[in-house]
Order: sequence, then C-alpha cells, then structure tokens
Amino acid sequence: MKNLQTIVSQFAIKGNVVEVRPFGNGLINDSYLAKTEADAPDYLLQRINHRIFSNVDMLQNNIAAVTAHIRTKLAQRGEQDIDRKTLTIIPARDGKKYCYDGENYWRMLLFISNSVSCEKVDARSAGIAGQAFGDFQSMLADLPNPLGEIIPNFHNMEFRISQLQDAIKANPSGRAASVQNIIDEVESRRTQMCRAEQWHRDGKLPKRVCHCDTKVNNILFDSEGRVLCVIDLDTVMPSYIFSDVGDFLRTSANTGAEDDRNLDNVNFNMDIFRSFAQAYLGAAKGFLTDIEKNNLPYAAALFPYMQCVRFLADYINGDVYYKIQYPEHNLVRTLAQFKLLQSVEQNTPAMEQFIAGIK
Ligand code: GN1
Ligand code: MG
Repeated sequence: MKNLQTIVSQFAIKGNVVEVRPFGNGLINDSYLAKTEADAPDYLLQRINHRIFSNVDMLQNNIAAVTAHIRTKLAQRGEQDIDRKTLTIIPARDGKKYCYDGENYWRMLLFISNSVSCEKVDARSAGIAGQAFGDFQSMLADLPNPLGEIIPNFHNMEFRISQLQDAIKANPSGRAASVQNIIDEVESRRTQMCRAEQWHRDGKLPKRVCHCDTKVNNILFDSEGRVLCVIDLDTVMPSYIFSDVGDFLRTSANTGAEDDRNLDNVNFNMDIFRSFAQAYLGAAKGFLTDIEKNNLPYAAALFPYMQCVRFLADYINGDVYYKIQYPEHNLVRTLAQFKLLQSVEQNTPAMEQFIAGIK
C-alpha cells in the first residue's frame, strides 16, 4: 500500500496535513482521519472495498448525486452549517471523484467535526432515527436521475431465495440435510415474503431512493444530541421503502443479538417499533402510498426472514460470504433471525392496529 501522505496529496484539499491516522471501526471500508494545521478543515480518507463495490465510478456518482440533491434541499429550507449536514466528496486533483493508486481505490470526504454516533437504541432514539431516515428518503424522493443499483438484487427476496435453492442443490458443505427443518420453515413463507417483488411487477409498489443500511450508527448527532446527518451512503440505491424500515427494525428492535445463542433473549421490541414507525410516517407522509404505509409490519418481518435466508445459504455454502467466529456461527445467526421473525409474526396484529391508528 502506498504511503498515506502520498495518497492524501492526490486530493484537492485545503491546508497542510499534519497527521493521518486510522479512524472508526467500519467493517467494509478502511477509514483514516487526515488532520490539518490551524483552521483548515479535517478530512476523512477511505480505502474503498473494491471486492464488494466493484463499480467505483457508479458508487461515487451515486453519492455525489445524493449529496448534491440533499445540499440543495437543505439550502432551500434555510439550514445553516450545511457542510455538517450532508457528506461532501473532495475531488482528486485530476477532477475525479476518487483516486486509484494502481492497487487500491481511495476517496476523500470532508470530516464532520464534533459529531457522535449512538450504538444502542431506546424508544427515544428510535423516534429520532425514524425521523432522520424518513427525512432522508423524503429529500431524495424527487431526485431527477435514477441511481445505479450498486449491489444488484441486494434486497430482492426472490433472488435471495434462488441463492438458497442453489446452495441446497450444490450442498458443498454437506450440511443441507441437517437444516431441513429450517429450510421447510423458509419455504412455507416464501410466497408471502416475496410479495414486494410481485407488487412491483404489478405496478403497485415503486422503488425509491433508499439508504439500504439503516443501522442507528449511520446517523451522526451533534454534541447536544440533535441529528446532523445520515452517513455511509455506499448502498444508497433504488429499493422499496421496506428496506430502510425493515433493516432498522431488524437491527434495533431485537432485544437480543443478531447471533444470540440464547433464543429467549431474542424478541421484537414493540416500543421501538411504535416510536420508529410514528416518526418515520410523520417524516415520509408527503410521498408514501397506502401500500407502503400499510405494509410496515410486512417490512418488519421481511428483513429477519431475508437475513435468515442469507445466513442459511451461507451456512450451506460452507461460510463463504460472512465472516464467522466459530464453525456453527452462520447456523446460530440463522436461528436467531428466525426467532426474531417468529416474534415479529406474533406482534403483527398489534403493529397493524397501531399503523391504522396513525393519520
Ligand atoms: C452486512 O457488514 P455490514 O453489517 O454492514 C451485509 C448486510 C447484512 C449484514 C448482516 C454488503 O452488512 O446486508 O444485513 O451484514 N452487507 C452486505 O449482519 O452484504
Ligand atoms: Mg455497512
């Protein structure tokens, strides 16, 4: 890997960089904070994971389109301090939105100063997140040109099922027979869970600009706990709004861990659902259709189901996609996601009632 200072010098930044050091704990890209002298801004240098994001032009063009649009919206609203309320791509000196050093792809962002993120969700922060992700989708609802689908079929349930079927057929690990029960559980819900794709084909359900990685730690807050902006825009792409609702609830409304061995820990937290859903619907009501609004409970089920299918396929494939910490890790994850799904199913009538009561 080239010297980091040399890479930094490829970008059109202001000020003298005095230090470049590793920053944050992202699992996909590597991030470095480039600190400058005096009052010049600091920067975030990132090495792009080219194995996952193979089309770097599309990746950076998507992010540029999204952030430019948000910037315009914020200015129209009369917001101050816009550089801390959306990401800013710093171009390379040759004008490109990234730089290639012969081995790695790099990008530079303006560093958002004095910000914090939150890791644990309670009912209050779930409401803040619902508002933030709803507002994010809302600002992008009239983006003029379609974004590239950076990971094709990322949240396409039919595609994820076909990957599972391929895994079962090939059965490279020889594990398929041992997980027949859970395969049957998946199969019995298939048509119901694939209905988003069917609605889309029937022209009833639109794709919109979605974030597609709505973990709570992808929101930055200022020191007073107010939302600054939504970050980690790598997976922003056209999807059903269910992606952002469903993956937030999957990660935040689970009372246990994604890979909990003790299934008694894993339940769906309705307080978090209510708080998130109310705030999200408030922020997104300007563009949501009835089919989208009424199916938030379906979104809550779809994502544990999809993740169960993805972990199960990887288990049968012999653990080729997700990093594992022990041999049965993907099976443990599969069962924990399935337990979460069952808890969501039990809570579905209550969720539907709650949604129907929101005007
Ligand atoms: C991966 O690495 P992370 O947590 O950002 C995966 C998500 C899954 C998640 C499950 C590109 O995301 O889709 O929901 O693991 N990202 C990709 O933990 O496959
Ligand atoms: Mg991510």
